[in-house]
Amino acid sequence: MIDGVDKTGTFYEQMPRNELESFQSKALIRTVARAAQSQYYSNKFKENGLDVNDIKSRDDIVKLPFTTKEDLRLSYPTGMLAVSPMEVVRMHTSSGTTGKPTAIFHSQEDIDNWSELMARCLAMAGATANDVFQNMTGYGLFTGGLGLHYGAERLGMWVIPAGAGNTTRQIMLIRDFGVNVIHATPSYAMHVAERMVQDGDDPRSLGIKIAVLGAEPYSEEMRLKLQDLYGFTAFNSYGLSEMNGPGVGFECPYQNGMHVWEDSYLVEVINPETLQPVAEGEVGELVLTTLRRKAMPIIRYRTRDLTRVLPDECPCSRKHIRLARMLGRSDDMLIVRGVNVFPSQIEEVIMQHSWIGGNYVIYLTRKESLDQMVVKVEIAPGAFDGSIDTLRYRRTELQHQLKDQVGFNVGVEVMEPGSLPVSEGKAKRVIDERGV
Ligand code: DLL
Repeated sequence: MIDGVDKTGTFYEQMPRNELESFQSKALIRTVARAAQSQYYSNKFKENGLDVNDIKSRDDIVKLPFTTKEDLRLSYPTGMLAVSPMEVVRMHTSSGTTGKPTAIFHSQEDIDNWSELMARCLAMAGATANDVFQNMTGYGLFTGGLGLHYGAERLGMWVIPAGAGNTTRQIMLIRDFGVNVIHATPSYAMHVAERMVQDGDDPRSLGIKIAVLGAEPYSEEMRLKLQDLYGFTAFNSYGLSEMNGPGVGFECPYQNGMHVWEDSYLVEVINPETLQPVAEGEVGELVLTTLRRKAMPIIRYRTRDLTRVLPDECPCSRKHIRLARMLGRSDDMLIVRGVNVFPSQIEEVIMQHSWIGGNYVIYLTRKESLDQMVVKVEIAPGAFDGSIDTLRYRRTELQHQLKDQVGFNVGVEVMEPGSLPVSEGKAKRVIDERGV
């Protein structure tokens, strides 16, 4: 029991809106006071002439400074630690960076709260203590492994910490132990399914009923394709190391956007240029403030992830707001011949075709000062009927659709199944060789 609440935090999950907001106000005041214990925020508040007593409710969030990844890097290793090192029980780092990573610290209470959030997510998707859960993402500094692991244990599930990779063993474990809930990146789940099809096997025969898929952007079309291949229900899971990791946003069975647990995170969506809030429901950069973290509170963290708050209440009756599927990261946006393109826009088109497999790469080069985009796709296992004419026709059709989507000519290269590099973790979808 945490704060008199059961292990999945049902009390917070069901909170009416007004109670949720008044809880947030109290939690924000506590968070700011805690943050002031760190060297970084104590200096930052002084620089900004901010008195922590000026923060009286959630509306005062706008008085607080933003925090960026660069701030985290500059305060590396422990500048943002707000408790004595004795209280730290674990640290993680954020992924995908070169040079110094950003280090995130957790107290025992932080780990308990994070586990509760993850248990809440899994329970919301319909998982129970009777289910067998295979965790197919990397363990270690990456938060996907341990984050889901602790949450699934908290729920009382039978947990198989398979980690990433070794596809043959993954399939064997799923079969031998009757796994019915999995966690993976969508690109890896696709790889496993295609391997099975290629080997004459059927992913549906695994009997998986729930898949938790996240850690990277993917389109609705990709979700539908995966659901069709496996016969499971796929739940989008969003999070980032700076905000613990997974467990920030998660879909309910209506699959209509990700509920953000607002008892733990305060949500803002801003225009990244003006830093002002966007109009209700408009796309902008997601900014998050931790409301429960003790060892390392983070205030107004600029995630760089682009999304919007969905209007209307969810039919599931939870009052926690919902975010639309991430459009991408502002730093993932490609500018090709002056046009802004998100890899997700390309994926949306590709995934509508059943003859195309789930792996693809967007390849950018420059020829005589002109940007060239080539999309490399694989034929889905078993989809080639031997006719080159059909293949040519399909390629031309795809080229036209991509041109309609982005507004300029896009080359298409069709490859044999299994020719493109596979990642066991986050997929690398763009290879940009244009130089600066
Ligand atoms: O990827 C945490 C995580 C693990 C989330 C497992 C979900 C499942 P980082 O490695 O710090 O943390 O990367 C965070 O990944 O800012 C997004 O850009 C991206 N991302 C994560 N989940 C999604 C998602 C983990 N569902 C960064 N859709 C974030 C789109 C996602 N992008």
